[in-house]
Amino acid sequence: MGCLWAARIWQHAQRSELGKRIAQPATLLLRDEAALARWQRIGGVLLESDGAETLVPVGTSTIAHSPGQIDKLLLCTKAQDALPALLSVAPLLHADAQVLLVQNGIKAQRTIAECLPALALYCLSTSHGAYLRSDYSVVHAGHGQAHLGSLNGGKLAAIDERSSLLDSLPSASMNIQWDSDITGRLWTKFAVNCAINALTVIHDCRNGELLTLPVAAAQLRDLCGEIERIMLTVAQCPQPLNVLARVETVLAATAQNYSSTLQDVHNARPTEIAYFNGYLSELARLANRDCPLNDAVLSSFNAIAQRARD
Ligand code: KPL
Repeated sequence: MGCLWAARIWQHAQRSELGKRIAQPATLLLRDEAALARWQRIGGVLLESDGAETLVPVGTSTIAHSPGQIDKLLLCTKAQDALPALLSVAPLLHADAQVLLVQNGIKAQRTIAECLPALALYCLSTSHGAYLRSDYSVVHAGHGQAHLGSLNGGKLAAIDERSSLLDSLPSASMNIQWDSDITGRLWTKFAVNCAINALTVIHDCRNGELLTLPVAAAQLRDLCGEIERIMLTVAQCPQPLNVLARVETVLAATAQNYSSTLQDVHNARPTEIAYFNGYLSELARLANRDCPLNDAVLSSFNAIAQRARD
């Protein structure tokens, strides 16, 4: 996602007034020297979209190379890496910097809002599909939508603030719309991820097969009921949530896809499941509710993920 957004922001800036004024409109902040060395062999993000390949020469830096003050930060990490990544760049943030969180789930966003309350925080919730073919070679596979909203500025973030933020982003190519209830949207997406992601690993299947494999479909239906009951205890979550209906819509739209969690397990990468079903268990405990189906899903998932790593 980081490569996709950096390339799209760079392309957008080149086409707008901004690009004419700023030498380097988008800088990809890399983890370390090894990542920088790999980057130098390529010299840009290779973006594949609609069958065409473009080398987009976005800038790069590591924190050690003092990239300068940051006015706008798009934080594209897995949920569990978001807070440490943000803390590592915090000294570089301008006093009025805008930080856009692109994580799945809702736990990372809540934790960051609690730990860094003075920051202007926004969330970008997206359904774009992207994957890396190799280092810095990204395929924009599914053109979806993105919703942007303020996390701690309340529902009424000033109109000029919204439009300047939307103008600075590739709102057309990434189909970005402002959402004045981004928190509600994140809770809804969280419920959907709790229902789908772990089950696709347990049944080792494409998203759509959760509707067609009889055992998976029955498990999905029961799990959605349990998620719905826990979500009722969360005041910020839109009610009624109709988890099963939402999940069925997402599964139909992404039937041929492998969930991000199944891709992580197949590639022996860390997953975000602790931020999906793990967080759901925490919410249930906080509300003094049991969630036996979710707990069973978590323990089957953990056993499979462990075997995949061994
Ligand atoms: O967000 C997703 C993911 O894979 O993480 C879903 C909604 C399950 C679509 O694949």
